[in-house]
Amino acid sequence: MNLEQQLNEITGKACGKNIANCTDAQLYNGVLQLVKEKMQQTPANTGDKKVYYISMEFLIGKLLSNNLINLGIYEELNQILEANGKQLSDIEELEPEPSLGNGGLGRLAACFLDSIASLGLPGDGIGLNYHFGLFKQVFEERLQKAEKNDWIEDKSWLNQTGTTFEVAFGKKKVKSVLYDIDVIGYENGLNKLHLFDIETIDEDLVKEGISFDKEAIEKNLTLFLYPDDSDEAGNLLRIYQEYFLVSNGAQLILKEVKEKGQDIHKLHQHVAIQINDTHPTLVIPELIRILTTREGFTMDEAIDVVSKTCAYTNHTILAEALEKWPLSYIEKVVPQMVPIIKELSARVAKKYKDEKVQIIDKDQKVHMAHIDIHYGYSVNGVAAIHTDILKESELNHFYKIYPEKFNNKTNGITFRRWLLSCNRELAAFLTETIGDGYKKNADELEKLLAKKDDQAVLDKLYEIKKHKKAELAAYVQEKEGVTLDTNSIFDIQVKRLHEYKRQQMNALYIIHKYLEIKGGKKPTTPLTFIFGAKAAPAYVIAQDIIHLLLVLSEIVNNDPAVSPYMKVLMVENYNVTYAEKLIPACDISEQISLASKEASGTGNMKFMLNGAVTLGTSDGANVEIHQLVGDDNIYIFGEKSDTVIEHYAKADYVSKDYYSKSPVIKRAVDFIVSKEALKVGKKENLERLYKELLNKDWFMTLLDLEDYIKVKDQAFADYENQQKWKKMMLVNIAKAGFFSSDRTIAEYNRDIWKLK
Ligand code: 26Q
Repeated sequence: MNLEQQLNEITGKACGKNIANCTDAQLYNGVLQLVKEKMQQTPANTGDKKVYYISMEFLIGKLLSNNLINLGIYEELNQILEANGKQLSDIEELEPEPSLGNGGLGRLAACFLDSIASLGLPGDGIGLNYHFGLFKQVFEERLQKAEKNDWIEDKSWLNQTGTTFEVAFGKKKVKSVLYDIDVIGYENGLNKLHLFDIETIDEDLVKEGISFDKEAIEKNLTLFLYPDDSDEAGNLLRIYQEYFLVSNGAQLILKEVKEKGQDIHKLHQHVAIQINDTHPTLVIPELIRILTTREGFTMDEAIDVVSKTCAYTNHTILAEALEKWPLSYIEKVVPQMVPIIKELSARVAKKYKDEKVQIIDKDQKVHMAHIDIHYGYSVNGVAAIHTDILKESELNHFYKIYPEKFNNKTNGITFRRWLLSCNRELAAFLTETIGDGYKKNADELEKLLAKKDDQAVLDKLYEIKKHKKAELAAYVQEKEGVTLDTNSIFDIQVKRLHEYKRQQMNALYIIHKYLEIKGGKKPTTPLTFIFGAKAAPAYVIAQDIIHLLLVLSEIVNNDPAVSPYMKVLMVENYNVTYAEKLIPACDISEQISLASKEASGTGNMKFMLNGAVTLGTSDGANVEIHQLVGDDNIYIFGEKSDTVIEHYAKADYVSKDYYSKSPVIKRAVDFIVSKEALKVGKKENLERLYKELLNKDWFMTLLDLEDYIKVKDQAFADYENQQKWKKMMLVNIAKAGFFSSDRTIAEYNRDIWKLK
């Protein structure tokens, strides 16, 4: 049977219709079933050793388009549907997005699953099946409101497995159920994403927005993903979730090892466990507990084998994001962990006197990262500069003890989603121009450099960009009711809202530009500033920054003297689906974090791959982008990380000094509480933000503002030189191959996992 016959048979059985007569919803279900069947027929990736990527977050996004591409049937299905008067893109729209992650860390885990499978390596993800995932963002009165994101439908990518485990929280026992999502490699074998859940979850617990009764964990354990991106205090439910993840994960791993007849005493020869930040750290004591209490290991044996099995990735140097749980919390939630953690801590205390490397500190807090570093065999950062900072400052005390454990693995992104799927036009043109070798070997994108002076190639890249801008504009028109000028420069900053990422600095630039235009200084090409960002609900200043952005869009877009020259748009509910539409349409990629604070960033890579030019600080992977494309193909500004680190060490940054010294800065900052702004915005929010910038500004916005204005203006001026800009686009695409997550995963495998 050919593909069309197969699909007709499925829809025929399901609703008694053939493709042409189905509604889009019926067709979506049919295609879903077809793809699931095809994946199940694909042989699994196998080998004597397997990696388990354990993570509280897998920000997988929609899966249909990607699975079709990886199965190699996207084009064929596209044509079949078209021949039947249907559009694959309409079908894709119907898929709900599972938002099982906050941002970068969760999205990275999803890209890694794609690359592990695509390289043919045996490796599964282990995570949680949050019923409502990360909250859905809506704007009301120019403020963020959080609502639940109900993504699980009757028919979905989730497969029931029949596997159940028991998880003990002290005397309380909870039964877990396991769902699997198939992960298909690009023209390669099958792996799995294992998502654990409980049987007795009660979705009706959720009342207003995302508030719910936090008492009974049997009813709420997997309701939500903790809506936190690195700066909020944890709570007991988070520890319940973390332990639920690792207890299930440990049981699953040991079960699989035994089923394969492998020797559990040689666990490390058959299994590598990659711990995604500290959130799943308890897998270490949990494995030790199981091996000693159920498998007859001595404590020494268990510690030895587990330490050779577990590897840890650090994703942040923000002190407030490093997990430290009071021992009393752990005692309350999982008392069985306490004796093991105490034993691990005592062994460290016996060997090392330095207070900074202890597991349980003087205040009886458990430092999760310290467990990972002492009792894991690898510690890696996620970009070169980040790993250097870990080695030289943040984790220097550990680096001195275990230099051999430290290594860098610069992040990457899967080109299947971030090029082949989201920018089919560019992918097709690249194939036409340099062949399709780049799809499996991303370095081949460099072949494009040979076309640097080929006018037809340059023009076509520009034309594709224009086309993607028009597509975005149509989407935005429908979703947000805002009209974008596709002849304007699209300047985009999309990422979680955090002060260190400095959306507020971008806002100050916008104020500056607005006032300039009002004063008669008009830009040659109009400017469109686009933002997308969710803020942790309890993060007050982040909410204020969202408010400012929404106030600015109101003021700017409604000012007839200004709006022909500039527009400001903050999209609602920025998520993976939105990213796939925004990124291909971008001219200037804003990566403006305070140097030293962004571990890597991965959005920066996605924009580059799609032909945007980076405007950024020397932070995270921007540093490596800069090295690859050279000074002429990137806009770098701001203080370097060593200067910033010195400011923190000396505590000598005073934002008010910058404010008083510079009339440009003063004018922009004062606008936040001007009559004009207060007419549209809320006094409480705007005043709080104004005061924060003047009196604290912990992430040094004003330090870099003048340089930012200067360099950003230069970028806009350069855009006028179309030829120059087209060449910059080409170089950025050509040099993006390094950031394929296939390269990253090959390095993890070579240096850490060592699978065959
Ligand atoms: C901490 C304590 C309690 C509860 C939650 C958390 C928590 C949750 C999520 C802490 C951190 C996160 C997410 C961190 C994150 O997304 N980090 C990003 O990881 C990317 C992938 O490596 C990097 O590119 C980004 O630079 C980094 O910010």
